[in-house]
Amino acid sequence: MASKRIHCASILAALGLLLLGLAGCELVQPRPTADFSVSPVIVYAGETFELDGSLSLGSTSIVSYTWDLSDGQSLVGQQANASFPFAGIYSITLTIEDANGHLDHDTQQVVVYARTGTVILDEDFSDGELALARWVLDPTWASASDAQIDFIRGAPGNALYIHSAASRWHRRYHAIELPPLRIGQKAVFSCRIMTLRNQVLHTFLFAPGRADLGSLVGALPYYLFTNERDGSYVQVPTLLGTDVGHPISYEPDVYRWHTYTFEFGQDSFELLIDDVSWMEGPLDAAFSDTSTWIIVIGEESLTETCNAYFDDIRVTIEE
Ligand SMILES: [Ca+2]
Repeated sequence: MASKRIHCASILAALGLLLLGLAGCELVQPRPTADFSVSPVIVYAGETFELDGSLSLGSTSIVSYTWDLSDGQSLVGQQANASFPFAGIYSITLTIEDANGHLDHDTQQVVVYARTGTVILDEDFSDGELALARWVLDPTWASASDAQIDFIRGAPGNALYIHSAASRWHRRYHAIELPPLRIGQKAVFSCRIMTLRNQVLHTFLFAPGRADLGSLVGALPYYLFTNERDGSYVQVPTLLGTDVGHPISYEPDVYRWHTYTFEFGQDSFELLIDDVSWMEGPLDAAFSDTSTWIIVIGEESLTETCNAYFDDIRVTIEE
């Protein structure tokens, strides 16, 4: 019996130590852990979405929820409604604070898409000479007097006329911001071009996307007409910036408008002329990035001349 009593006393002592130990643990406050959800999962520019911080741990003692959006917006509350006016890729940081003044942060990236049908650019040169400033002249080898805005009776109205000489090239460019493309969406670039006459060594191009005016690295495929070689080409820059020409058997009529359309999906492109498909192919990964693209029109040859009108340059998000 005596040994059993001693045994019980030992167990009681051990239990006491354990309780003391548990009591000691309670002195260490658990730190809060920030976490949140965004709904709906697909967020569109200009549309409200909900931020919900209730996934954060330690929520019973959390006294404040602060939301910092990378476009400068700041919101408070466990739940908050937000919207981004423009498509793009943003970050959202939730900061929580508990009753003991402990902080924690969680940052998540949110991709904001443009609704299908969004018009990114619609250039009809209706404001006349002002458009010449918008379509910036590349000063390399060019003369500013090689372009003007002409009024053409009927539907075209004002159009940009480029008539360069053979001793220089003349190209103009305009930068746009393209939104990220949701699965199934494509960016559609189009331009109406009318060439006046096939001169000796005549050329024009419509290039929907250059990442850098001075380099073809990361550039999108573009359309080139030149009668110095085989006529119409789809030019596809490689990842190293080498320009590979793919001749197509298309001959643009002179004194007639033709519409050149490039459709870019996330990994493929298609060229249509007057709504007829002429070429399609794969695209390098650069296009899915949200970034600035430079649209280039005119020509890039020191030996040929451009003698063409450009009008109705449009960029839309379709699917
Ligand atoms: Ca026009």
